[in-house]
Amino acid sequence: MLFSGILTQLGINQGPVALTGHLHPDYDSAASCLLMRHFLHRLGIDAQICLYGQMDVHGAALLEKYGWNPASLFSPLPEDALLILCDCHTTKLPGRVIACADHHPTMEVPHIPVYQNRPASSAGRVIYEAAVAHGLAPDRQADFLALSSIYMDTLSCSSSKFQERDKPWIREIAARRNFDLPALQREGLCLTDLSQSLEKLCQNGFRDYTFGKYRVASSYLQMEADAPSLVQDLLRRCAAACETQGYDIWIFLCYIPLKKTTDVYRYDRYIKKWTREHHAALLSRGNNVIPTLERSLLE
Ligand SMILES: [Mn+2]
Repeated sequence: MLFSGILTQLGINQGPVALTGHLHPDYDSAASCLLMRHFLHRLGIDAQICLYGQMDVHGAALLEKYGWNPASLFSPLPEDALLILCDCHTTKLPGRVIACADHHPTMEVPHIPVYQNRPASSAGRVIYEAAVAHGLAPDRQADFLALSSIYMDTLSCSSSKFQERDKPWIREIAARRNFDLPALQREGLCLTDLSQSLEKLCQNGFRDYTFGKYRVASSYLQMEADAPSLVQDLLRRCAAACETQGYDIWIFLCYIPLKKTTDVYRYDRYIKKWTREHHAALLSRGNNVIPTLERSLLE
């Protein structure tokens, strides 16, 4: 039992309680620390949230939108802290780890006195269910954090991480609290706001790179469904930007998270042509697409 275990540990060990997530925390890390802090507070325990690394931009924006200040979750770790890991089961932080609540089960179980690590849609959901089992009644905020952590961690309930048994709970809690599920659905998919001007859209997520003598630019869209005419408009604009800004290559990525597809469009300034590659997977720009291009250019 997560919370009774934590209470036991706090009876044995002395020190300030610190909650943390994985390096470069995502929304679920932040939400699960907020949930843990909330429920511990109910049990009369004060805890500080000490996330570390760079928080992902979309997750931080969502927290802010719903009233939390992401920067305030990065308190420096107090000395002699008793650590509770949320959304992870190892940490780079010093201190004594007394508990973990995670959803990344592993063959190699670390030595943590209170170890709760099981398949779940989000770590927030693990903590929430443990609190309910401990007899704590979640308030509206806790319901929201648990629900939103599921949407944000599972591409809006579409990734393999999503647990089907959460569906009835999601429906019930959304109806009871009047949460806007379509809005969470959009947030979870990290969809690009397509109401922006074409000029802005063709620069969405812009990055540029220099590989040897080549200058490369890239931008992307994350869409709910195919939008061929919008994409054609944007490709024309990207090509024009490629020419005027003096890039050799422009990579334009169209992700459809729900269909798990990626279209990689590549414009070459010297042949003035686009090529398209379709992938039945969500490719990572930073880990797949650009490194592959870099290798091909430098060969
Ligand atoms: Mn997670």
